[in-house]
Amino acid sequence: FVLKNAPGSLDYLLWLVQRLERNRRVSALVVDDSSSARAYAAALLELYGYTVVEAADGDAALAALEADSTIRLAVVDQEMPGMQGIELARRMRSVRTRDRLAVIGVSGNEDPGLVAHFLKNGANDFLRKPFSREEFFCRVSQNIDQLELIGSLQDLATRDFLTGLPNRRHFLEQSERMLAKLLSEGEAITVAMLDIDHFKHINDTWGHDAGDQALRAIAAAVAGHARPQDLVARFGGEEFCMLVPGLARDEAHAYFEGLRHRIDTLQIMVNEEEVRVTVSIGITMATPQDSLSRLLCEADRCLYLAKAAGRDRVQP
Ligand code: GH3
Ligand code: MG
Ligand code: MG
Ligand code: MG
Ligand code: MG
Repeated sequence: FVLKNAPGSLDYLLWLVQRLERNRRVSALVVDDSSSARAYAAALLELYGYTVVEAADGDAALAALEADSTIRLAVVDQEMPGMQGIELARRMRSVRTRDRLAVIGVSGNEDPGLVAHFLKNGANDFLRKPFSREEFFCRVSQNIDQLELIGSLQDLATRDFLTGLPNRRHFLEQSERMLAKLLSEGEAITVAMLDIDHFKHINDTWGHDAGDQALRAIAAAVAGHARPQDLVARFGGEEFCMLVPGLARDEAHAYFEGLRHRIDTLQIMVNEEEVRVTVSIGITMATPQDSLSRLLCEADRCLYLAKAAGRDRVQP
């Protein structure tokens, strides 16, 4: 960064402000038995805007990690009484995967095998003590940059670009897992397919951009209706899919009737004109040995019945 943006230039200052703003949202955990080493690393991190959590040993570090899900970076000293840094890195990795936590090992030990040992046990990087402020900052920000890149790639892979809802692939992966868990717990499960009525007419009358706008409004209504435990997705062009746990048959019906009504009464403005849309919803409940493919098939069949019966309805 120093090469790209000369310190003192306006570009550099703007970059620095953005960077500090981002870092404020990142919590970093410093683990070292030496209070002066801890204070040094913590002061550097704070200088660059990070929120710092300190731990004096491995157990305290694991407890901090468990208590605070916003920790994205751990700086881990090797030589500590009790649990050593490498063992701590291994245990951190077993509770936080590489897409959620970067671990940087630090040690003054000259042992030539140490770095590889740290990396093999889950560390992303290593710094030899004493390290310069510049090297520390470069390593830390590269690791955080990498986490952010992974995050945005995950987002691209799992979200639908137009509506921001989870995409079909993400739904299929998550719902397989949710279904297995809920069935084993004997929990009620409803699967729903929702399709916009005469959507082609909206595109034909008001244009494709208006169609996109309507799709986004309906997606927002679906997301707004969903509870935290519900899974929703844009399943295809103008079709949405939902997996809703914990509702008995009549409750599920009322829930989707509520969603249908919510969409019926949406006011979507296109060129100062109000566009009204309705949706048809097919719903089905899981049986004890059910499979996702059968549930989706059955919800789709109910959706077809809803269309045939005149649309704008919930069809169990
Ligand atoms: P029905 O009530 O039977 O569902 O009628 P329909 O017109 O909704 O059904 P049809 O399947 O014939 O048309 C769906 C339309 O949705 C066709 C397609 O152009 C449109 N569509 C799919 N994805 C998008 C999108 O991302 N944006 C826009 N604007 N339109 C889309
Ligand atoms: Mg030490
Ligand atoms: Mg259709
Ligand atoms: Mg349709
Ligand atoms: Mg359709």
